[in-house]
Amino acid sequence: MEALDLLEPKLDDFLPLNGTDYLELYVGNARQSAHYFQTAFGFQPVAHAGLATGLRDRESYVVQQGKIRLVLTSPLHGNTEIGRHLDLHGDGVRVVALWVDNARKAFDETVRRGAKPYLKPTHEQDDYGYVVRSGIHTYGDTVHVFVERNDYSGVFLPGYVAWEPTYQPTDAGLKYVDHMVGNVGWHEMNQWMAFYHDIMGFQQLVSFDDKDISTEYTALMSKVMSNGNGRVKFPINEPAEGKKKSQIEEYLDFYGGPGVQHIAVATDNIVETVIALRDRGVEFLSVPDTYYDQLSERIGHIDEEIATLRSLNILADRDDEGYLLQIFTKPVCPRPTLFFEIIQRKGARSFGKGNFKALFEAIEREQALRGTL
Ligand code: TYF
Ligand code: FE
Repeated sequence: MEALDLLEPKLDDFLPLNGTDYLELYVGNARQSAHYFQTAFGFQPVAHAGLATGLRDRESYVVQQGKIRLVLTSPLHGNTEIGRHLDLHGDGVRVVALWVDNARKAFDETVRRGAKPYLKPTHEQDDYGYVVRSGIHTYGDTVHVFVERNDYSGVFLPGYVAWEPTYQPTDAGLKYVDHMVGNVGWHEMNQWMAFYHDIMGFQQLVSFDDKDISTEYTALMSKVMSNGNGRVKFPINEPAEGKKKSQIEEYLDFYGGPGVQHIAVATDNIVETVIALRDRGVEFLSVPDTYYDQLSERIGHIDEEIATLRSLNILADRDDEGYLLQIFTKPVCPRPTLFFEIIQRKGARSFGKGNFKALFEAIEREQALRGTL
């Protein structure tokens, strides 16, 4: 079977997805987080909701770059659901919102198949049209919200107003969410593969990246689920017993259970993007120089200069269809939990298996510095 072909042909897609709509992070200080994502990552200010718009319990800032939309939300007083999420998990992704044409149908189809409801279909309206949202629970305290917005022309959602500060740093060339990875608990892989298959109609991507790495490097198992049209891809990691403490176990300890581990965002010029991000203070994991001594031999001809990749610490990998370039940030919060990946695909549809050894060793060096290995 070809790498990355779906295991079974799709007959009918009961949950058609247009892509990722937004990611909502619950954070300690939404105002400062929004500033960080603007300043460091080049997101643009888009919308705001909070005291000024009549909310009493929370404040949210929406920033966007390309099609990537982040919502940063903080509670405005004690004893809120948001505050409890923060106490348990630290800053992290609460909502992975998916753009659909019919949010009621998305809710009915998934709940009928066993999804635990989070938000019943809700119609919201303002001068710019209407949005219907519904939602279901997934791993840990993470939820999927289905957003139907084909008849909406406002800045984000009803209830939000345009946020147009004078401070608008230039963007960094980030375009869309390529994939978003979940870490699940010990022996939970099958359960969550079944959830995405049976309840959301996803298929497992058969790829070289099905990995069961439990020897010398960080022990983990990872499988990739994709929706029917391939616009939404969710790799799932499960910890495995190894010589050292799995990076996934470290995540679970600090996050207080399953959750989103990394958000991979695509660029069409990773060299320029990484130069811009490094200039603005984004910190990346680094691999030893020897990685680059062996790179040409491993990957063959690529358009980029190896010396350029070496100087920026960008990783490269090849599959049957082409190659990809990728780099991983250090965690973006105090706990070693959420991080970002920057990825540029040049034909390859896989996830960088050839980099796992170097990448996981880099993560282990960070774990050792934290004393959590
Ligand atoms: O998404 C992926 O599969 C790659 C590689 O803990 C990866 O980005 C896998 C597991 C992990 C970090 C990166
Ligand atoms: Fe990734």
